[in-house]
Amino acid sequence: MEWWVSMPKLELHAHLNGSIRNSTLLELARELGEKGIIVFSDVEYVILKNDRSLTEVFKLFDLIHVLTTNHETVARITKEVVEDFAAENVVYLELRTTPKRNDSKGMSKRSYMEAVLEGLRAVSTVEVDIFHGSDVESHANAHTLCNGCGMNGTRRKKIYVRLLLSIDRRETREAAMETVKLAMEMRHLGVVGIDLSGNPAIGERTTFLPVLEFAKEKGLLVTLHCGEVPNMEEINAMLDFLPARIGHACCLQQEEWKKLKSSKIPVEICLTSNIRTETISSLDIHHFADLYNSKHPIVLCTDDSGVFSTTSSQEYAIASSAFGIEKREMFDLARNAIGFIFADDGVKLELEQIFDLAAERLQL
Ligand code: 6MZ
Repeated sequence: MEWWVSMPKLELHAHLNGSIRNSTLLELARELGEKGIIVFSDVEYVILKNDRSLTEVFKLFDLIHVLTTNHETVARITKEVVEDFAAENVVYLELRTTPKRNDSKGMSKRSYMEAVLEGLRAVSTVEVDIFHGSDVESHANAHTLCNGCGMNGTRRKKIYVRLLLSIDRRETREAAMETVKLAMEMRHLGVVGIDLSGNPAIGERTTFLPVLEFAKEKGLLVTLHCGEVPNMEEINAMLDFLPARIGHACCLQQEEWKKLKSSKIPVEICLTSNIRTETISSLDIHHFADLYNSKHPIVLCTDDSGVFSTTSSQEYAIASSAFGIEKREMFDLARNAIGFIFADDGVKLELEQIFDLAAERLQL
């Protein structure tokens, strides 16, 4: 694993509440157990269980959301998740999360996101770059979020973090629109796009597609969970929408497959997630191989590193051994993903330099 950890990587599909350490979830569950809000032993079993169907995964998310419903906890998990990705040598992280309103905790979608930003400010093991713009005011804001920059004149390890605001398929059109407007207002704070996620068995495309069109018109980049379950009408509508990226693409039939290939829409591939949720029955029939061989733009991602007990390095190691791809090619696969990030060209250039230096260090 050491080599896969030492290789720089980009993480473009990671859900905040799916990436929480088990130890943190257990600690939070124990606290709520002591307050009599939940029964700890019931929850402990659910958190530690390893094999989960897609339906069970969404039940687990409902439980996780019970454990993470206050600003302090949202800030804490953000800090830990960023530190964990940085420890894996992820140099660019696009972290996605669903802004949540919870009146009983005095939480609005905006204050939820402010807690996420608070978490980014609290990161201590690595320097966090969350904005990289020419706009003077924005840059000044961003500077305050750059922890420990230039301390003692030493260069610290750095991770670029950008945020995607997720729309949950359960949400109403009004709630989804609120998220898009919030994303527009928070652009100067590192929000670069919108994600559509949530239980694929729930929600109608007629509810969210107009909202996503609006987001696109306003210049936000959009990525969609597409084809996690077979739903050809929806998959077709999603591909016709021409999102900047899609996640998963597991259940496409021949026609949709052709459409995807000709569209060149980059696909966020989450191997462990697909296998664990049985969206794909085994790696030897995973569509990664076809997309990789046909040079379709793809990027390897974790999806929910906490829920599926995986890491970014592990996903690269799995792909290399399952599909017989050499380290050098895996490195190139990671580097090519720079082309699909939602951050600006300045960041892309800096990431290319990071990869060039790493190639020398790793003697590739
Ligand atoms: C679809 C998923 C997902 O937003 O509360 N989420 N949506 N498919 C998946 N594949 C397994 N994994 C996670 O993070 C948790 C939320 O992300 C979405 C779900 O809406 C889940 O509630 P946040 O930080």
